[in-house]
Amino acid sequence: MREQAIPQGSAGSGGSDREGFWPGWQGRIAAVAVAAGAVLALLSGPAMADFRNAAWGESSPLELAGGGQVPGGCPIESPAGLFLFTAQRPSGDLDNLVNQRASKHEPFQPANPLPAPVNDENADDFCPTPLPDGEFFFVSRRTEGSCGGADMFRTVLNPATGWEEPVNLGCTPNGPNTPTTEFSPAVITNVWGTFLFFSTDFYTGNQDIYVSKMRPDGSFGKGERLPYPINTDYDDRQPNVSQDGRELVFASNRRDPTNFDIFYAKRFWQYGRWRKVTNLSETVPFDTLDASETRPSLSWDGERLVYGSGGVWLSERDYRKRR
Ligand SMILES: [Ca+2]
Ligand SMILES: [Ca+2]
Ligand SMILES: [Ca+2]
Repeated sequence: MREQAIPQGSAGSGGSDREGFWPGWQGRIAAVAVAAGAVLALLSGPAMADFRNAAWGESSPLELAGGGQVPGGCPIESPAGLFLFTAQRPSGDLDNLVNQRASKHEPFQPANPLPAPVNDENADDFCPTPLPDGEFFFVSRRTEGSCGGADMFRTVLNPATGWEEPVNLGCTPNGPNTPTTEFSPAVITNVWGTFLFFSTDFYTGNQDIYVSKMRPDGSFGKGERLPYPINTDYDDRQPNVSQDGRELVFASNRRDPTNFDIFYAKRFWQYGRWRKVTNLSETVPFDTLDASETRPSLSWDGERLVYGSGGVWLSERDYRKRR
């Protein structure tokens, strides 16, 4: 509830380049912060001007080889950028699909569905998340081994023996899955350990983003809810984190409850507080602003952001403007 003390217009009021920057500060502290911010703005000059869009460019439909937009949602590139995973409904239920391209400078070929057991022909399978060495996380509504609703699963593509049987990440309170809906596992490893980011609506009744540190045995716990300005009383869901652990993208309907937008947040070190949450859909702006935009993800080289909105959309970043 606490975060609602900060006006929700902060993501889109347009009144300040530092909106959402000091969400928890109040009274005199806030006054000091505003003064300090004015000084900081003067000192930091052009770089601060990039805050509103974080140097991300206008989005455009991601084009297939041969023309047309890559269909589907939940888009995410493989670590080297040669594959694109999406979720589509080729036949009734949602399945994970993969597009391939010869290089990062060429368009993707049409998609093929992943085989069983990654896709269950009787259940929705979505939120694909590829990692190196064939490791693959996703979300499924399959009933076998389920904690309820949609759960996160992990599998591995072994080049010799194919896909391993997916394993449920475990049920709350010992695991991150719950009786309700989980979305978008995102896994990063840094010097502090391996971390699973995901969203669930189980604990607060609306989607919030959580992070869980991997245990020594490789399992994940229920995780901790990220504070405002990442989570609000609206739906804040489908996180994806850059591999350096310092950038977070997610979808939220905090600007308009009927319309999800793509948000971007940054922190200055890997255990620091997330700052500079900005609504890219509104501030870039993206062409899809007036439609719901969902499941954003960052490429591993940090140059591309893809998201779903009636097909796959691409925004690219100008590194010359990036801080
Ligand atoms: Ca669940
Ligand atoms: Ca929320
Ligand atoms: Ca939108």
